[in-house]
Amino acid sequence: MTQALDEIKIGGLGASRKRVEDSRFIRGRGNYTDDIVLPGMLHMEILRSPLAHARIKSIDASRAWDIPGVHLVLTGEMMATRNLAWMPTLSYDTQAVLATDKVRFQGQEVACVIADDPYIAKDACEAIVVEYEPLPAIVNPQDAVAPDAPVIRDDKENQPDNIIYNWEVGDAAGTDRAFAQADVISKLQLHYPRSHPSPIECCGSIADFNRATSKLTVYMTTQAPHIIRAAVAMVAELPEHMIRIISPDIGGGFGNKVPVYPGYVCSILASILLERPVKWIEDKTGNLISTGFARDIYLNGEMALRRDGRILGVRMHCDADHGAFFSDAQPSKFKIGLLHSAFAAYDIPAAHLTARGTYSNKAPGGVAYRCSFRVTEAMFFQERMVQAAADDLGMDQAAFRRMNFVRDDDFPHRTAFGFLTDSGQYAKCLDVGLRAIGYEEFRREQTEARARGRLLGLGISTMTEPLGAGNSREYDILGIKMFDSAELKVHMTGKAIVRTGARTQGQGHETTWAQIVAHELGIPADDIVVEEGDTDTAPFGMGTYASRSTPVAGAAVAMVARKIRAKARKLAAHLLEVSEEDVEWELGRFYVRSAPSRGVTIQECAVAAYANMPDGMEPGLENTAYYDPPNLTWPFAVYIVTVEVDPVTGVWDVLKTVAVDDCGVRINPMIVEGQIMGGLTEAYAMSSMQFITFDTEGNCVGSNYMDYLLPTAWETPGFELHSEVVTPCPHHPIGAKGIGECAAVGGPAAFVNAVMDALSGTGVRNIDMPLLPDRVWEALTHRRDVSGAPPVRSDD
Ligand code: MCN
Ligand code: CUN
Repeated sequence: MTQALDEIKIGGLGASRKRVEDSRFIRGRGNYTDDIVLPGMLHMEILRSPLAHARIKSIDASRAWDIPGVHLVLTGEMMATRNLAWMPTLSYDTQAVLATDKVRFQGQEVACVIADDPYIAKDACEAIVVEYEPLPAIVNPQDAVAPDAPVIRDDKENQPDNIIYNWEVGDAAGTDRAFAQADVISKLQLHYPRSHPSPIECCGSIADFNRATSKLTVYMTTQAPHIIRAAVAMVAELPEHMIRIISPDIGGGFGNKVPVYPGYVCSILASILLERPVKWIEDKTGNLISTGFARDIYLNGEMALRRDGRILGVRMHCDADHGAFFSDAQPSKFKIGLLHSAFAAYDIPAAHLTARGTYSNKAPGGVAYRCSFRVTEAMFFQERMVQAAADDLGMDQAAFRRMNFVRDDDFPHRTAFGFLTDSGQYAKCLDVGLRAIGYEEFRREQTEARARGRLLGLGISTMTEPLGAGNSREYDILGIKMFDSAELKVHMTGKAIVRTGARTQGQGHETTWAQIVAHELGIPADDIVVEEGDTDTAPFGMGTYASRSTPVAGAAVAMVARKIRAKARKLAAHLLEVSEEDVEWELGRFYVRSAPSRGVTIQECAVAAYANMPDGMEPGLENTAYYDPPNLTWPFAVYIVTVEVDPVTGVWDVLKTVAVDDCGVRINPMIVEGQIMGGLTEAYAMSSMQFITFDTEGNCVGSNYMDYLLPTAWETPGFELHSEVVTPCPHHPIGAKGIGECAAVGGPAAFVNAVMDALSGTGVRNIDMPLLPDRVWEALTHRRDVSGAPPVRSDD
C-alpha cells in the first residue's frame, strides 16, 4: 500500500501555489535597490545630452564643484585617464561610458555628480556648462546608409560608414530554386517599431568599495549578476573574487536589466575614488530615453507558394537600427539574434535571411523586452506574412496554417534555417483555439456585419519560441558558455535552501523552484526557501532572460534534487538495514521493496546525513548541479483575437482574445497564466498604443509616460486562456518548456491580423504598429498602407 505524499498538497508540480514572494511585496516589505541605505552613502546623478548628435567643444564643471555638498564630478576626460571612458559591449562593440568626443544620442551620459543627496547632485548637474557643436542626426537605417550620411562612429578605426554588419543565414541557392517553381509569390514589408520594456522600477546601483578589505560590493538591478561580476572584473580591472554583486528584489526587468549601463560603471568608480558607498537611481525619463530599447527593425520578405497552398520557400531581409552603440545582449554567433527562428513551426523546404545592422543617433539597444533574442520580431513577421500569403491565395487562414504546420509525427524536425525542434501539437492547439473563438460562426457573423457596414475581423497568430539557451556548443555570450546551475542544501531537520544562477524579477522563482524540489524529494514546498542574486552565495549562472530559467536553471534544480535523492537512498538503505538495491522510492519516502510498510521519510534521511551516516560516508546532504541543456525548448502557442473597427473613427475594440499555450509540463499553472496574461497585455500595448519614435533632429518622442503609454486594467481587454494541450519537452528533466515571453512574442500579430482582417477587401496590405485610430482611419479612407513609426514615416 502506497504511502506516497499527495504532490499537490505539498506544493509540487501542478500546484497553483500562491507566490511566496508576494507576502512581502503586498505588505510593502520588498527590498529593492533604492530601499537600501548604507552608512555614509552618497548619491549620484547623471547629466545627459540634450542633443542627438553633436561634437563636444568643452565641458566646464567648475561651478558644480563649488556647490556645497558636492564630492565629485566625473566627466569623460577624467574617465579617459583611467581608461574607463569607453567600455566593451556584449556584442563586441564599444560604448561610451561618459562622452568625450561627441554625443551620439539624446539622453547620452555626459557627466556625473556625486553629492550628499540626490537633489544637490541634480542641481550641480545643471551647473555644468557643456558647449556643443550640433551635427546632423540619423534616425533610421535608410538615412544611415545614404552616401552623404555623417559617420556616427568616427571614434572607431576602420569604420568609414554607419554599417555594423551584413549577415546571412539559410540556403540562398535552394531558396532561389523554390521561388523559380512558385505559382504565387506573396510579399510583405513592415516595421516593428522601437519599444521599451519599461519596468516600473528603473535601473540603479549602489557601489560600496571598502579600502580596508579591498572588497567591492555592488547592489544593482541586474537580471544577470554573475555576468556583471565578470564584466566589472574586466572593465574596472579588479580581481573577480573581490567583487560581490547583489541583485536585490527587482521591480520588473522584461529585458531592461540585462545590459551594462554607464551609471553602474560610474557609481563603481566614484565609490572607489571616494571610498564611500555611492547610490545611483535612474529617473523614469533617464530609463526611457537611454536604456535597452527593443525592436526597431524593418523587415521585408516574400513567400514562394504552390497554388494548392503549400509554402515552398521564404526570403527575408532585415534592416536593424541598433542606435549609437551595438550593445545587444545576445549569443555571439548571431548578429541579428534568433530572427531566423521565424517559420520554425512551418514545414518549409528552403529559406534565406539577410540582415544589415546600422548605427543611428538613438540610444543603443535592440533585443530587450520579452524577446528571446528577436524571436518577437521573427514571429510577428512570420504570422503577418502567413496571413498575407493566405489572402493572396484566397485560402482560409486556419486551413493554410494547418496545411503547412510541422506535423506531430515529424519531430524531431530540422527547420529551414537549421534549428532542431523536438515536440509539439500545433494543429491541436489551433483546433482548440478555433473552437474557443467560435470560428465558423464568427466568419458568418463577419459576412453579415459587412453587409450592414460593420467591420469585424479575426486574427490568428501562432508562435514557437526557442527558449533556454544554451546548449553551450552553440550559445555563448562574450565567449562564456550558456548553461546554468543550482545548489541544494537539505538541513538536518529536513528543511532546505535552493540557490540558482538565475535571477527572478517578478516571474516567481521563489515559488516555483521549491515546487520542483517538492516534486523530486517530497519535501513540502513550504519547507524550502529559494535564494538568487548574490554572487557570493549563488552558484555561477548566466542569469534570467530569454525565458531560460525554467529550461536551464529549473532543470538544474531537478538534477541537483536527484543527486540529493541518490545520496538519501544510501542513507535510507543504512537506516532500513537492507542493501540499496532493495530500496524503492515513492514521493517523500524510501521503503523496502519486499516490505513496503517498512520505510523512512526523506526527513529521516536528512537527520541521518548529519547524525547517523554509515561508516565511510561523507556527512551532510548538499550538492550542486550544472546543467547544459541538450537543446532549446520549443513551446508553442495559438492566439486568436476578434475585433470590431469603427470605419468612421478608426477606433478598434477587442471583442475576444483566446490563448492556447503549450509550454509542456506546467510547474505552477497560476504563475504560467500570469505570465501569459502579462504578455498578452504587452502585446495589446505594442499593437495598439506603444512606440518610441524620433523626430528628424533625433529628439526622442516617448521619454515619459504621457508619450509612452502603458495600458492599465481599464484599457486592457479580457483574455481567455486554455491549458489543455501539454506536450512535455522530451529532454527537460521534468518536461517543462519556457513560457515567460510567449504571449508577448506571439500576441502582437494576432491583434494586428485581426484589424487587417476587418479591413480585408479594401486593398490595404499593411498598417505598421501601433495601430492608432488615425492610422487605421487613414488606411481605410485612402486605401493604402500606413507604414513606419509615427510621426516619422518611411513613406514621406
Ligand atoms: N513556469 C512554470 N511552468 C513552465 C514554465 C514556466 O510554472 N512550464 C514558471 C517558472 O517556474 C517561472 C515563470 O513561470 O516562475 C517564468 O518562467 P520561464 O519561462 O522560465 O521564464 P524566466 O523565469 O526565465 O523569466 C524570464 C522571462 C523574460 S525573458 C522576460 S523579458 C519577462 C518574463 O520572464 N520579464 C518579466 N516575465 C516577466 N514577468 C514579470 N512579472 N516580470 C518580468 O520582468
Ligand atoms: Cu529580451 S527580454 Mo527577457 O529575454 O529578459
